[in-house]
Amino acid sequence: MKALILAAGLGNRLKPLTSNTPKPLLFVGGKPFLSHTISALKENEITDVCILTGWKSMKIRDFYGNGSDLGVNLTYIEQKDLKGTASAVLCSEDYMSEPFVCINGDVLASKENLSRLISRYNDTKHDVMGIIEVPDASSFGSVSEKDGILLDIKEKSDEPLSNFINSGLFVFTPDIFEFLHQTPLSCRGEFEITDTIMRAGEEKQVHVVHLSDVWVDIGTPQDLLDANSLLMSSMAPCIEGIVEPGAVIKGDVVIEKGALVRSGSYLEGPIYISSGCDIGPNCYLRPYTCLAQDVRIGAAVEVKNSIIMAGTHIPHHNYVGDSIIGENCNLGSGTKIANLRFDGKNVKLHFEDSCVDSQRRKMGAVIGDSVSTGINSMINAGSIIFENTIIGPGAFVSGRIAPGSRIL
Ligand code: TTP
Repeated sequence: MKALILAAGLGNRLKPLTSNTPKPLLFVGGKPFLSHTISALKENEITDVCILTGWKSMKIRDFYGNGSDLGVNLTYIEQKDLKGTASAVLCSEDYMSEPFVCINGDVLASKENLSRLISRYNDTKHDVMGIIEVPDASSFGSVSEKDGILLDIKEKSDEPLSNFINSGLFVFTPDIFEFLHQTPLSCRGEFEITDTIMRAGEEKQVHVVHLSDVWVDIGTPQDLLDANSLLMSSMAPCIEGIVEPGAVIKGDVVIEKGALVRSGSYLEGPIYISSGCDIGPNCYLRPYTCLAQDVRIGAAVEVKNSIIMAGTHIPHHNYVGDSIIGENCNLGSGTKIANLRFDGKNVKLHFEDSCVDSQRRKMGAVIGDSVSTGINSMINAGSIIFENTIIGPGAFVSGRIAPGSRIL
């Protein structure tokens, strides 16, 4: 069986992290998100994988090439107009003449969930949609079913059909293309795969399968932190880098070859340290700290539950909690990121046209690529700082900061 991964989307809700990087390449749980999906496919003996690219397409193609480094055979299709998930799948019409697995590039596809999905297809020979139970289905496509047959799907509604949602994991038969051609534009102005599936369900059975293994969708920064902690919770410890005498390592820690942990560093796993990282001396890394290549963490720095992308330096007297920091940033000595409100209420995140409850009491900042801060600058909880911004010495930053801003 082949697989199709939908990786073309703009990832607007994850801006500024997706300003230069496509969502599936964001670093989560020790590797780019898409690499977790490709591993799960490989574990199900699916090695013929087609990736649909669009936004920042060349970054994905250049990074994975023909897939030989991962032991899979990768081909790419380009989605020219990003008009929705149905138009995305339709782009693969010339490539998929047999039943195929289809995965939204922003959902975690575990080995077990994929295996359940494929078994249901093998048992029924019908299109299959994986569904997953969530506490609140109002921000997803909720699903109703009877005896494993799909009855209805209702997109984002305050009155969801059930607590079960479309997981973004499917097996489609080539018949799906007939229904994709008939899919109308939705009221959101997109061609949506859920409309296609409903149409298919009216003419023939679409089966649903309950998925019970870990699942997460990385639509928002909060989701990215959740995915990171979920993936790091099951990570196998492995120390291949240099650890100087006097460093303390507790719990599950990965230190890749080519990384250095200096004396006096105190590490409480799960922690992921990629090659080229230079850590300490005398810093405190707390659980769910995930560092991409060539990150520098210096003296008297504390980091917890945060993703720090490649080439970023956090060199002296900094606190970073519950935050995501893009590539090639530099925090000046003493820059601190707040992650808790005085009133203890949930932190709000400042998106383009609204202020959204992060549903977290502790949430720091989301910072785009190439942001620099001066000494003793302060970043308020829930701030979203776009790429190429400069924050001057002693400045206080809060809310949403546009690309290339100068806060002096
Ligand atoms: P969405 O999360 O609906 O869209 P998006 O990824 O662009 O993110 P945002 O809403 O924040 O802008 O997409 C679900 C999946 O489908 C995701 O893996 C990307 C993929 N997709 C495409 O491949 N092509 C498309 O035209 C769209 C809209 C999504």
